[in-house]
Amino acid sequence: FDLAGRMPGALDRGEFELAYQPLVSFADGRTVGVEALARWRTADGEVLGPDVFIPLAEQTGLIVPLGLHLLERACTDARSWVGADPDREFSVSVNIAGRQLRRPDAVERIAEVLDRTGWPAHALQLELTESDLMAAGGRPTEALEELSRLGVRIAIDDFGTGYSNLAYLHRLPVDVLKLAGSFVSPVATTCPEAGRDIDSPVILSAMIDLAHSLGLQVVAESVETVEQGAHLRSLGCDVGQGWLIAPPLPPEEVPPMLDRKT
Ligand code: G
Ligand code: G
Ligand code: MN
Ligand code: NA
Repeated sequence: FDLAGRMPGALDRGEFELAYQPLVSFADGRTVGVEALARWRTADGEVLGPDVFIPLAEQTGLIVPLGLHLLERACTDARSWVGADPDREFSVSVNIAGRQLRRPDAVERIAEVLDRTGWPAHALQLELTESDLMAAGGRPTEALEELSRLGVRIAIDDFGTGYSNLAYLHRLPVDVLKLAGSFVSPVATTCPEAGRDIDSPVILSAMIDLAHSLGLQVVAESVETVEQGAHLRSLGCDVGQGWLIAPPLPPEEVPPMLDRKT
């Protein structure tokens, strides 16, 4: 049961695929993008989630070819859904591990995928976690700057689960802030580190305003209830993602979402 050892063969056999979760504008209910989420459909029909295999791929280095494979899949699918209309507001978001950007040829490889698939750079959004961004000294930061110059949008993922330091963001080429589910609940929750209750609605509101004043688009993740959606909308949050809107979907279920207004 050597999961890591089975991964290179699985990549060659095309066992890694993507599910796509819609991102919807709070202003008009339109689907403005999808987040690509990796899945591993093993030969015996089992489907493994990224929490299981992405950490292994990061350890072994397979994340580099796997990440490029998934990026190409996502751009190809997106292109097949919306064509190459440059005016269409639709982006595909792809998660990217810090390790992928540490390669000296990382940006060149990503640019090649965009060329090959015909997917416009401005319609690609790369999601990095706060910790990967914080740890990014030297090469990864340079890579981010280069990607940003190409027009690729950078999103900071799971914001609120790490240091949540908005102050350093203005020094990085970040375009989008994705608020972690823990911020999205409209009730006061206990912050274990602080050992006391934090007033999460007040923090949420301040966070959205600060992000906007830094010129960032704000996406709320894990929106599960109608109340959460209404609350986020009232606070001026731009975009929502979560089970309330749609779960991660197989590729063939995405096109109907593009014409739908929720
Ligand atoms: O689909 P799920 O909700 O289980 O995703 C869990 C986490 O796995 C996501 O938050 C995301 O950060 C990570 N993940 C999903 N797909 C990819 C991928 O293609 N590449 C990388 N690096 N991480 C991914
Ligand atoms: O990249 P990231 O880790 O943020 O990926 C999003 C994760 O959140 C995926 O694992 C996805 O399956 C999960 N997810 C998506 N919608 C919801 C939701 O409404 N509630 C919760 N709890 N998780 C969600
Ligand atoms: Mn993500
Ligand atoms: Na996230």
